Amino acid sequence: MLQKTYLKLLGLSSLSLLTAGCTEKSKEINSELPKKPNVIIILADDIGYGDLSCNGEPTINTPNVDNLASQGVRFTDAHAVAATSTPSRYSMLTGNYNWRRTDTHIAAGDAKMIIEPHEYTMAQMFQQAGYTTAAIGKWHLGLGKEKGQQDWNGKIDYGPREIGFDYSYIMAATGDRVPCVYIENQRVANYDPEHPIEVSYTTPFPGEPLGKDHPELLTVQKPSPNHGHDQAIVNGVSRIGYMKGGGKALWLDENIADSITAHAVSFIKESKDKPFFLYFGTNDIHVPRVPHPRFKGKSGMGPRGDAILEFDWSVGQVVQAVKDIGAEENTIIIITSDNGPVLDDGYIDQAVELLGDHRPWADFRGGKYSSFEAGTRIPLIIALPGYTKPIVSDAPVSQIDFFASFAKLTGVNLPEGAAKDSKNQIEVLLGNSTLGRDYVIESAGTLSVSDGEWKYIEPSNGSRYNRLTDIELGNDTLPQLYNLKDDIGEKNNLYLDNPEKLEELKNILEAEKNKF
Ligand code: NG6
Ligand code: CA
Repeated sequence: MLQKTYLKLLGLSSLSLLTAGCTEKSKEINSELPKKPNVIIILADDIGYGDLSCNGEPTINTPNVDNLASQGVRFTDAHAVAATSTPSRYSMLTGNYNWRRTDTHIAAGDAKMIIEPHEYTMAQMFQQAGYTTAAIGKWHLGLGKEKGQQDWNGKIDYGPREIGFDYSYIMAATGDRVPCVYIENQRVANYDPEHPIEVSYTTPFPGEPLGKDHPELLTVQKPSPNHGHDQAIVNGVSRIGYMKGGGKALWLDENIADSITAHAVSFIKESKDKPFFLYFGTNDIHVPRVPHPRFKGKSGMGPRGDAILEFDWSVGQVVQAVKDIGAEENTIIIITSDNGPVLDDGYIDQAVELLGDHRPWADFRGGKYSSFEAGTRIPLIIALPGYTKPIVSDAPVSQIDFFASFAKLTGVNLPEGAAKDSKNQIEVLLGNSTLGRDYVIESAGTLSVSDGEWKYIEPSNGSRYNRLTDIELGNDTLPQLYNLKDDIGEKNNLYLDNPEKLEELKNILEAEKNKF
């Protein structure tokens, strides 16, 4: 209904723009693209395709996201590179596939920087184009030169600045991992000299109570049985890892969205005279889900649903800040997620019990961690008001291509060897073409490749099912081949029925593996 209204508004005669598959021919740009538009990537944590109301689930309401979707391109076949955060973010920021390395898995809070000095990043590319750059919110890409050797009481010697971010205000890893402090320009923000910080992922600090021994101190949220998350206690929540000190620098979980959003808004306002690139990683809706009390009970789905509403609020704040500096028609805003959805990811927050009819994974099988579609098929909305048309694009796209696409847009020639796996897809991302990638590679430990119609998952000895999170991981010792057009739920393995397609996709994957 809504789509038809848009078509009328646009004076378009055919539905093809909205429903076209990857065979649609390029469309002409009919308004002028700003020369150096600001670029904001709002990267949600663990938000599934079905968690944003514009993607069709009637059980949730995300008006700020939907408002952007109504001014831009909403993708139905967009992928994060990986089904968990660190490898997914690494790939987006470097344009290099995580699976070409063996050390990009989920990072501890004291991990060293995953991005290596020789790797040229998307932030450096934007700097080269004359942009001011910032990383705000969830980082989860390691810090410092050596694991466990970060100076949490002084300056962190290697971090966002060295890889191209002029400004940073970050959480080192995840909400459920120590250290539970914000780090601003590589120093702990609001540092409290009376409470020096110590962090360890191997040894508890004598005298510091742990969640596993002191459930009575877990006044805000308790860990789910058998997940872990029962070590250092910070603000009534036990975490992964050990930590001592912090004092007034410790974050309050219910204020995280407010704090990082306020810093994102300040950065936007301070950047009004110069093009800027903002990489804004929300903490929502990763565990522990402790949204601000003003969202409490608002979704009817408990903390997980309330955290989605908080995410949507953050989106609204960012959009408003862009309007306030008069840059609405000069700013590309991207809303996406680092991996698919999960319900119980380690804390007792009633995500399962209060879900009702909501389907975070929409029609897709699996979830976070999975090789099935819900692992990496994430929401993606790209809007440049005044330029992008409100369309739904079925083009196969991947976050790996943001890098080369924005290099093209800003006119930067990438140095030799940079962003090896990234391809220019700017016309697709801005909705001028619905051709998309020939194939998308998905990584969840096991690799998959999809051409938009068919999907191949390589054989694997990995577990088929994760009992803790109740997620089917998509592993099978047999090759798997699904026809996503007829079987979006990946139920019928057709590897015996279509050996040619199996061979074709397998060969694509092998060729990719052998490329570099
Ligand atoms: C897992 C954690 C999970 C979450 C995830 C990282 C356990 C049992 N589970 O190892 O709670 O922190 O790592 O999520 O420890 S991500 O979205 O940042 O990749
Ligand atoms: Ca994540």
